[in-house]
This record gives sequence, C-alpha cells and structure tokens, in this order.
Amino acid sequence: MRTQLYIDGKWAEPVDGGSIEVINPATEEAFATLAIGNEKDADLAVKAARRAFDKDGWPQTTGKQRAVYLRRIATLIRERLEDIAKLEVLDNGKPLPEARWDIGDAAGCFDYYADLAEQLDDSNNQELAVSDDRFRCKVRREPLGVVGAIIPWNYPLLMSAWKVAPALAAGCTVVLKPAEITSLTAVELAAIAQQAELPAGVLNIVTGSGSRAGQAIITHPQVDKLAFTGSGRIGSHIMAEAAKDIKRVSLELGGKSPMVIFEDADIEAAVEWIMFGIFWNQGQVCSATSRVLVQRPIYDKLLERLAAETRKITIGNGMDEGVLLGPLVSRAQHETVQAAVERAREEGATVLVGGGRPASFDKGYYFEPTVITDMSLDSTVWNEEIFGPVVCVRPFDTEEEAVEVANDSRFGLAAAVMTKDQPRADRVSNALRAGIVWVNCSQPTFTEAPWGGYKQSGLGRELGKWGLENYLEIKQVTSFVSSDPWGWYIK
Ligand code: TAP
Repeated sequence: MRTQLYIDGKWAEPVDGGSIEVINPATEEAFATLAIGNEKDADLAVKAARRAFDKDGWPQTTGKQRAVYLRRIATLIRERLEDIAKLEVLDNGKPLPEARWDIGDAAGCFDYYADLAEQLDDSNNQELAVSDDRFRCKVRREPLGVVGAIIPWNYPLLMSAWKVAPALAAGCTVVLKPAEITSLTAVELAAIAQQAELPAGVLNIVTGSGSRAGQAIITHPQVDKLAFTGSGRIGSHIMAEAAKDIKRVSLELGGKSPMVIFEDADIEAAVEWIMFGIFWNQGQVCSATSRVLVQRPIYDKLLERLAAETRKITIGNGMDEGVLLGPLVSRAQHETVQAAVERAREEGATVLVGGGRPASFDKGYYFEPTVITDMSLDSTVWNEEIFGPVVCVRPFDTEEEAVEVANDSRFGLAAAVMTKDQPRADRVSNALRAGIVWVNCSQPTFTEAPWGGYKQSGLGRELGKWGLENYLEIKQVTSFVSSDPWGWYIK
C-alpha cells in the first residue's frame, strides 16, 4: 500500500516526492508507504480550500445540501467499517473491537452533523428584539472559512470525524493533517469523500510531519481557523501562532483525570470503570482515568481487586481474538511511558502491578497494564500526563480532601465520582473543576454532548451543538425600517 495526498479533489504525489514507511506497532514491521507532504503541498491544499470557500459556492449551499454529502460519507464509512477498523489496528495497535467502535462512532458523527446542518437552515436569520423599534435586527450564523485541522494518533479516524464533520456541516472548507504515524484511515476518509462526490477543495488531506506540513498550515495566512487535538506543548504553540493574525482556535489537549471513589461505592463496578478508564486504547486517551482517589475504609480491598483484575488482562496483537490491551502506538511512546514509570520508582512510588514490557513479547511496543501506589502529591507520576496504561491510586479521608486533591492539577478535562449517595454525587460533581464529570461510570462519550476541558486541558468544546459553533461566525444584520428620517445631521 502506497498513499498519496488528497488536494482539490484529486490524488497527488507530494511536490518533493517525500514518503515514510508505516510501522505496525504490534510487529515493528513496515506494511505501507505514506506520502509525506511539506510546505508546498500544504500551500496547495490551503489554496484549494480557499478557492472552494471563496469562489465555488460551498458556504452558500444550504444545510440540507451539505447534509446529503455528510450522510453519504457516513454510509460509506459504515459499508467499509470492517476494512477501516483493521487498517486502524495495523496503524495504531488498538484491539479490533475498539477500532470497530471508533469507526462506527466516526460514521455516527457524520450523521449527527448532517442533522445539525439541516437544523441550521431553520434556526438561521433569527429576529432579535432591539431597544429601538425603528430598527429590525436579525442574527445570522455563517461558516467561518478555511479550517486547518491537526489531529493526534490515538483515535485517527474518529478525531478526523470530530473536526471534519462539524466543519463541513457549518459550510467551512478543511485542510486536515493527521498524525504522521497514523494517517492511513484519514487517507481512507479522503477516498470516501471523493466517492461521496464532495466538491473539489472542500476537504483536503495532507499527510506529513507536524514540523513541516503542520507548521505550514497553522501559519498560513489564508487559513481562518485552527482546530487542534494533541499535546499541551503543541497546543500552546498553535495558540501563539494563531495569535499573530487572530485566527480562531479551538484546542483539545491533555488531562490527568481523577476518579473519586467513596466508601459506599460498589467496589466491583468501580474497579471495572477504572480499568475501562485507563486500559482502553492502552491508556492513550486524553480523558484517561489516570488518578484514582479511594476513601480509606475501602482502599485496601479496592486495590487488591484492581491488582487482581489488572493481572488477568490479555495483552497481544490487536488483530487477535480476546485481546484487551494492544501495543502502544510507537517506540517513542513506549519510551515515554517507560521513562514515566522509572521516574515514579525514583521518586519513591510503588509499582504494584506491571511497569514494563511484558516478558512474553520481544517484539512490538507492548507495555504491561500498570498500577502505581504510594506516590506523593507533588510527584511527577501523580501530576503529569503519561498517555499509557498507568494508573495512580491514593487513599483519602474526607470529601473536602478528595475534591481539593482532585482539583489540584493544571488540567481539567474529565473527572469521575463513584458513590451511591446522590446529594454527595451532586456536590462533588459541581465542585470538580473539569469539563466532563462522570457519575458512577467513566469515559462514556456521546456525539450529542459537549467535550472539552477547563484550565490547560483546552479551549472551546467539540461535539454536540457546541462543536458546530466552533465553525460558525455570528453576523448581525440591522435594517432601518422606519418611514421617518433618521434626522441627526439632516433635519
Ligand atoms: P503532538 O506533538 O501534540 O502531536 C499532535 C499533532 O500535532 C500531530 O498531528 C503532530 O504532527 C502535530 N504537530 C506537531 N508539531 C506541530 C506544529 N509545529 N504545527 C502543527 N502541527 C504540529 O503530540 P504527540 O507528540 O503525538 O504526543 C506527545 C504527547 O502528547 C503524548 O505523550 C500525550 O501526552 C499527548 N497527546 C495528547 C493527545 C490528546 S487527545 N490530548 C493526543 C496525542 C498525544 P506529527 O505527529 O505528524 O509530527
């Protein structure tokens, strides 16, 4: 398999002919060759998106017309779900059932924003009562323009959908740059867009590195908005670049999401939700349940059950039946996670379960599901995002203490509270400084509900109607409707 760039409705070789080998993280073997675009390709893609927006009439289509394309894309994704899911496993390493879930969700996201595109037709041009009845004011929502979308490697197709679907629904045109190490399903999305007969230039996909293709997109003067998911470091850089010419920007960054488990919680259920929260997708999830606070009376029991269940997890190639934990996405990510665990050890924490490469694998970027205890509140492992299957567990005594410790983080993406006491669940979920709070569960994600973080976890919200707002400008159109003259200068 050898890919190309998708620019202006056509497949293209990178101008300078660049390519890299794509590595299967389960085997460390190359299985495809990815086209690597650079600044010149990014420029061609942005210019195509600009022309499609300014001259070819995409922003002037009705929401109903755009919905037709979005639904076609959703249908085509579903028709190819199994093949795309397998490609995602080869590229990213996640277990196949998880990949199927992601691809189904991606299709659902296109369907959802098709509905919202249609609703935009009805809700647009709303009359607004103003304080002077000689004027009539209406408010229009208009597409923002050309969007540069930059996404990470943890949910390659799904993150593409979270940005492309609302942007197209709004009437924007898009240049998407997937992560270099997991670009293959985004290339499939391009093929699907072409099959769906999406007009040329409306969606362009430039595969390539962040430092070249990505940097060229985020600094391009013809891009109106940047939509980014990834690390805080690059998010901050993108925000700084966007500031230079006041590009709109939305950021979905990392987290160190706490789960607070009270003594009245169902221990078995809590253990299951912790595991779902930290081992799904090998813990490479921005909202991963990476800090767990357990009320002291149930601390030992819960830890014992968590350790026992964690030791049972089947690790292996994501293509194999029954595997619950695949390899990490790359050698670099494996080294990052291993270094974080070594640092935890140096800082005095106890690695209760896991902590390294499973003995039975000499190839592949496998990392054991890991449970860490006895870390101090100021330790690196408790405070910094690891982005791997590593959970930190600590005891607490009072509700006030739990809330204070949970909130003591520069992140604020997600949090969870486990208790049978509803007033306490309400109190704690109100007190947690996070964009998403789960009660008696962890990680359920709905296309309809807002997704995004407080503090350094990001800026703005994706999904739901908030996701569409990211791609719309607000225009007031005010008309003078009185038959009397205005009469200020000319009486
Ligand atoms: P990032 O470096 O933030 O990469 C995310 C995306 O940004 C990739 O497409 C990357 O391209 C691109 N990028 C990098 N530099 C850029 C630039 N100057 N201009 C425009 N785009 C640029 O994340 P990573 O290195 O893959 O992972 C590092 C850490 O980030 C992880 O360990 C984890 O802690 C965190 N992370 C968080 C998330 C979420 S969902 N919040 C997702 C992934 C990673 P290339 O990768 O192709 O060069």
